[in-house]
Amino acid sequence: MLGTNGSMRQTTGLEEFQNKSPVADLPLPLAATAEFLLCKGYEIHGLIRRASTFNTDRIDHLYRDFHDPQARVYLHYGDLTVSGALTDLLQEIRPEEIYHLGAQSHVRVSFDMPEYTGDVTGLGTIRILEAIRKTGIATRFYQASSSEMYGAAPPPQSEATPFQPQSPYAAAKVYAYYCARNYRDAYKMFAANGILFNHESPRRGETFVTRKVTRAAARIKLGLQEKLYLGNLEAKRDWGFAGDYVEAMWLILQQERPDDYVIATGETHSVREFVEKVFARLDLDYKQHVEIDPRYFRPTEVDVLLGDAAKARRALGWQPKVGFDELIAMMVAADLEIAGKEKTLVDAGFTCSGRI
Ligand code: G4F
Repeated sequence: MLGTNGSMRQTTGLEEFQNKSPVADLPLPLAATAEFLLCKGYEIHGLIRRASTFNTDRIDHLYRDFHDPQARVYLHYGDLTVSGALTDLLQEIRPEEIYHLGAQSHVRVSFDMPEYTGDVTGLGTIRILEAIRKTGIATRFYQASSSEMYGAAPPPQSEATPFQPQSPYAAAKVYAYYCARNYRDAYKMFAANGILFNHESPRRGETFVTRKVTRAAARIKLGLQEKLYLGNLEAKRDWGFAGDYVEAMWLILQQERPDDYVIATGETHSVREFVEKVFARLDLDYKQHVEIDPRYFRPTEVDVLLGDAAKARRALGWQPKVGFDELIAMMVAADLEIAGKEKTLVDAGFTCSGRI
């Protein structure tokens, strides 16, 4: 707790603020979660992995030096693969709520790095749960479970749908999901699962398909690149806006009892449809720019995700506010602005990253 000021809450967004590394994309609603919790009056503590470069750009606008009396976001060095340090950290901070969003969260990459993914995404969860148990702190634990856990299960998927994971990432998430449930039953912990379907925003990592597409389309529009290479265009996803999903995560921890909830829009769209709409928004024909590269296919694909969030609507009073077209408009506008700045630099003779 933070002193005697009852309006301030403490939370540990464990691994929320982890540094980017070549192998781990930042977990999803990173800045959105921090912004949401700051608005609610929380003090936030995040776990950050040591790197030799600055790469906290997605939260730099929220961070103030700890000498500043207004500082309410604190970063601590640590790693989900090291249990002792997690226990020490929890003992020191004694957070009221823990939003565990940390993971090696890229599904395709999990086939290349299955062991690392299992360690961080699966065992990382039990390390935090054990740290809570050992310290005995009274905290509420949010486990970022994923719609990927449904894998090959036919849609629509609800809390009652059996999991059929199709990747090392999904298998690790299933393990973590059951660990949270087990600690809830065994130790009476407040451990809850939010089974979030895909949630996107202009801050989405550039290697996930939505952002890869909006970023490339904007750059193509401004003449900064010619082609976009993608994998399976027929996969279907239930895409929502990350800002809406952050509110659901918070609501899950405000309930009287811990439980598990599907968070989804209840609409599904193919990757092809997403691509077509993004390019059309910029008066471009995607067929002239998109090429298929087998490297982006997964050894086993999740064909259709379509969530049934009836329980969340009923119990949490939650429903998404931003629709599919609005989400696309938001992401395209943001990437067009970034591409515009990049073009100004290029026109002035500077070199920008050639990454496409
Ligand atoms: O954007 P994606 O990489 O997201 P994916 O695999 O659905 O997983 C994301 O959402 C999950 C929630 O359900 C999270 F748990 C997980 O951490 C992550 O945030 O891929 C979406 C679809 C896939 O079917 C993929 O095969 O897009 C297809 N796709 C086609 N071409 C591509 C590409 N995906 C990526 N990343 N890159 C491509 O070039």
